[in-house]
Amino acid sequence: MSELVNKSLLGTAGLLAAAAMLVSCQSSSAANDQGTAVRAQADQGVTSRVISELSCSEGSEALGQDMTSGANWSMCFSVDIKLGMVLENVTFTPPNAEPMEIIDSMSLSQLEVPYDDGGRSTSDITSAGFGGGNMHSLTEIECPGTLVSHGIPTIGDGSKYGEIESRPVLCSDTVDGGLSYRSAEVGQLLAKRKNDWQLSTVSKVGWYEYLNQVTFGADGSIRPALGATGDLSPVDYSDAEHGSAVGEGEEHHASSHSHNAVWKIHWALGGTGAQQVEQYDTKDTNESGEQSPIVEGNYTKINEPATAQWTDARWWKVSAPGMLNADGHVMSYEIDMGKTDGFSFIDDEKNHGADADTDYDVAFTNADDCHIYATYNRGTCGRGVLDFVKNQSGEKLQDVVSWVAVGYHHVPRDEEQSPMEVHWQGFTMVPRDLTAQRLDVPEERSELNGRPEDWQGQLPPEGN
Ligand SMILES: [Cu+2]
Repeated sequence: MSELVNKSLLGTAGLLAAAAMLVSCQSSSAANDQGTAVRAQADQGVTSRVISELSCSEGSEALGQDMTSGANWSMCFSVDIKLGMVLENVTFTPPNAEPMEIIDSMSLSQLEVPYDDGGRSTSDITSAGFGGGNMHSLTEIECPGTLVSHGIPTIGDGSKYGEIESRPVLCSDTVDGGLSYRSAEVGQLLAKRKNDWQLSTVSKVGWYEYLNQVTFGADGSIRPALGATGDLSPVDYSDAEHGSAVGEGEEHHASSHSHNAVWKIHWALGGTGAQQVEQYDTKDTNESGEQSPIVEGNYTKINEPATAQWTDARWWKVSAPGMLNADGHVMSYEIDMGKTDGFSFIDDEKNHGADADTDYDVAFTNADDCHIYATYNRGTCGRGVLDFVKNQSGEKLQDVVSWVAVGYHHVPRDEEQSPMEVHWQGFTMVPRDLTAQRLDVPEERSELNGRPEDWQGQLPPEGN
């Protein structure tokens, strides 16, 4: 498989993969000793320039990747004992533009796994943790790209006992991202493929193994995702009402369960405290024009910390009202929920009652260092997201953190023994008006921005 991927990248993407750079900010551990990590000298174009301006804290690694669009992604990578992979100072540089910090920090903030027979529920981030010994070393099989070593404590968080051991825990991989565009006009074909940059780690919690992955697109998109593999839990077998027969006949029913994940994204777009959040909805007016129903699209401002629920055609945008693109439009990122199985955390229902609005899909709060976990949070700021929202009620929402909840209800199948095929859940953040045109406008289309000036009312030819 890795060969296939690599072959498909022999074009531009393959060359750009060589430009991926990793610069260690670690002072103590010589992370080079695995021999697999790349430590390129900082003299390779955009990546080196952006990385040199990143101030990654001690114990974190500066990573960068030039993309097929000519844009660049750079950021600081570190591993938290509980949260696992943490990405900070996530910076995007469009072609021929200055670097823009998009995200201050991002990570998972909880993963709850409740079993449908009622017998067991775990909160894997706060109880087990994705870092430390639970974060496994990777090989070339899991990672056809570049293995990156990072200092991981051998005991606990390393503050009291044990030592820091440099292990290859991060996979940095550029893969073919499919077709970026195709447009055939007046006999001329414009088409281009794109690459994706994937950062991933693997954490083992019980019988499950989780792939914690963030994909950075050549188009400026950011796609966090959680993949689950390993094995079905041998502890959690029940009956036909609460599970599926996975062995011969009708004897062994592996219990259905949910993987309830919340990602925390602290935005940096436009600078700390400079953001605004809006929710987009469409409204069917029940009126029709000559050929189609008339649909109204509206933005509603979310002025104070709040929770929100997804519905068809609804999405949110985090914008920086002080920053305009060359078209004079406010720069923003859009949060799109993928297919998600909605959920309420058990801990939230216990503490806020079953009738409360506990099953949010996204929540927005102002950044607070005490807000770490979506549930089982400690400190005076609250036990979880619902408390954070409640305690900040009436505050102006401006230093925006989005808590994105994506659930996956898992009904076991015969095919999941054994090991289990990876199943994925995640969401997407897409730039909206970050730049005035696409990042890599082909020369032939450089003037096309708005309704074409030479358009004189022609309709597309029949059969087009
Ligand atoms: Cu599962």
